[in-house]
Amino acid sequence: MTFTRVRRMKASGFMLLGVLLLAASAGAGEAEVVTWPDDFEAYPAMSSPTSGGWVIRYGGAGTEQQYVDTSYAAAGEQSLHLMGSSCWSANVYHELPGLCDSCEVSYEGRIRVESVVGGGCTPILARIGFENPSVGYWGSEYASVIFESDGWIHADTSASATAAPSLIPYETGRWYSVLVVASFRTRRFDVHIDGVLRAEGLPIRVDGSATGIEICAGHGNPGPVAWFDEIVATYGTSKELTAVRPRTWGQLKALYR
Ligand SMILES: [Ca+2]
Repeated sequence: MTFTRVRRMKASGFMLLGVLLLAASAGAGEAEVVTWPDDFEAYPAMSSPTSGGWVIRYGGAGTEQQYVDTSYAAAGEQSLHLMGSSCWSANVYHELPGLCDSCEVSYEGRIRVESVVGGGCTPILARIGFENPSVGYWGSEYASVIFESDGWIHADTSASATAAPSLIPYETGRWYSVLVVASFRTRRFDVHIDGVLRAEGLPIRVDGSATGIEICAGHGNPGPVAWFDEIVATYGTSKELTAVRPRTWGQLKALYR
């Protein structure tokens, strides 16, 4: 697919919600890289993100609380507002077609946590990561980054939040950039926060591999609130895919001009 084809996708209304298949034009062994972005600008304000292919797996404080919001944005005018509850989180999932168990992958997302609250069934206030809804009773997370009720950002290596290594403390009411570069082939991942490498070579211990990406507002009393923006997943199969690095939003948007 060429850049011309990408422009045609915009004209046909896919906007930033389409999967951009940036395939090699010719030649065996060339990397095929898929980049999937959502900046939440193409939705009507206050609408459900399900119109963009997101699935609300668990409704948190109520499905009506999971909506595209104009209150805050990491960029543009809109972001996605999620609200969990004391023991029932808001899990919003998007399939990534072609994501495979030998893929080199990355995701980037912007996250803003409203306040640090405790008293929930887990310490998870907000989370982003790869997901497979079909593995495990509740689904399984891979290479997740979690904002917890102890005021720290953690990396999830075991699907057990209590065992997640601490990275840095975070401030409420501030946007953070989370970037994870992972390999389902080697089952390792690196975490960057605001462009700084904070953990390297962490293990992915959870069985199976991901089929998509998920964002979550977790557990607390009152229910934790978080905003998400500028989510990008990039993935491919080449073992030499250093090219599987996140494209900046400037680079992505340039594809649409
Ligand atoms: Ca936005």
